[in-house]
Amino acid sequence: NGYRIAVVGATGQVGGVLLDELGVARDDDARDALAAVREARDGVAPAGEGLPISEIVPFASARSAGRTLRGLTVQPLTDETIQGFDLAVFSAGGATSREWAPKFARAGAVVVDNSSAWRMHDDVPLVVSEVNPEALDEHRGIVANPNCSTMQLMVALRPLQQEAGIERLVVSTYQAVSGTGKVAVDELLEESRAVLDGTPVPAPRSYAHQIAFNVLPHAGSFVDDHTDEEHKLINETRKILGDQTIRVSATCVRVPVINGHSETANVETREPLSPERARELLEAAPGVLVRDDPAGGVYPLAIDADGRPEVLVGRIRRDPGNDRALDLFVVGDNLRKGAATNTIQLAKVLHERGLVRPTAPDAVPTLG
Ligand code: A2P
Ligand code: 11C
Repeated sequence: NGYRIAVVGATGQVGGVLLDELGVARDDDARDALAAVREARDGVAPAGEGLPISEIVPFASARSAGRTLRGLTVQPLTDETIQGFDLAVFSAGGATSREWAPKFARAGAVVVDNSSAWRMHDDVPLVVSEVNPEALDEHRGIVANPNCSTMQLMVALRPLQQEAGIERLVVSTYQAVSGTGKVAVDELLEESRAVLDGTPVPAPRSYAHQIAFNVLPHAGSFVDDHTDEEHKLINETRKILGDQTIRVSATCVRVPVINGHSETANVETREPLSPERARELLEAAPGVLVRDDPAGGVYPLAIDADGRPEVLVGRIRRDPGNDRALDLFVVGDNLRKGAATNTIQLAKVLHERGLVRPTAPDAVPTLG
């Protein structure tokens, strides 16, 4: 007895971590495909521990159907194969989610979707497990998982918002290449090797420019004078924190780091908040590890966040130009808390709140 769970996009990079977080052991092929993605560290339990599971079924594109993945047979998405699930977790891109998330929901599953397709839909809760779990109560079969750079920031900001409110945020990100996908990880390594060997650097494929030994003020795609990644940070932040009046300025930058997004946040609160009190709040906050002893060389690092479910916060200090603002440095594993870990944590919260149940087909959200 337990849930029958579909993992859609199981052959992908986030899909592999979804399987990890559901407790499906890696085999040698998985280790190879996820070479850049750490296995959960010793002592870190999979996020899905405690979730009753009867069966896990991996789905991917028709190209992968029939393949064996960690001992499970990959299924294609068809009207027949999607029947009979309690939960479906998706990380197969926006187009797949737009089409198949409502189909799974109408077939009786609760979908937790990691793409951007449903996040801003009025009838779809956008949820970070420690931040706004109560939003899940209103679900109608589809729940959205936030973008990675938004996710980690919310974990750090919620305790400060609850204490003092947030008026304005100025955020700069330093995003790892794993956020783009495995091809970008391979590309960073190939380019780096070429630079070190003094051979010609291959033409860029994942980005507009060489990423090795470089910094690109361009994460995502430009939609106007901002990228979609910057728009996501602005819009998702307001929806998750439940305050449309928060003013957000975002600059999203890609850096030659394999895994783990870093961010600076200048946080202007509505009420006064001291760095000491902020540190105290963050030390008590769920999902946060405070790493803040700059004199001792202790601050959040991408290589320390890699493989961890928590968000690392440090460099907590007063903005010298604004006595109502604090500066923070926030680092998270974009494939774990930023994607797969939160997805499975949401599945667990849905279970704990008794929310894993079919939705009437005509109540399932649709896209216009
Ligand atoms: P496949 O491996 O068969 O292409 P990533 O995020 O690493 O790029 O992975 C994307 C995931 O989404 C993969 O599991 C991929 O499967 C899956 N996928 C891509 N397109 C589709 C589709 N049209 N239908 C179902 N799954 C898809
Ligand atoms: C990146 N945040 O690092 C992106 C990847 O909307 O889920 C995830 C995009 C998304 O490039």
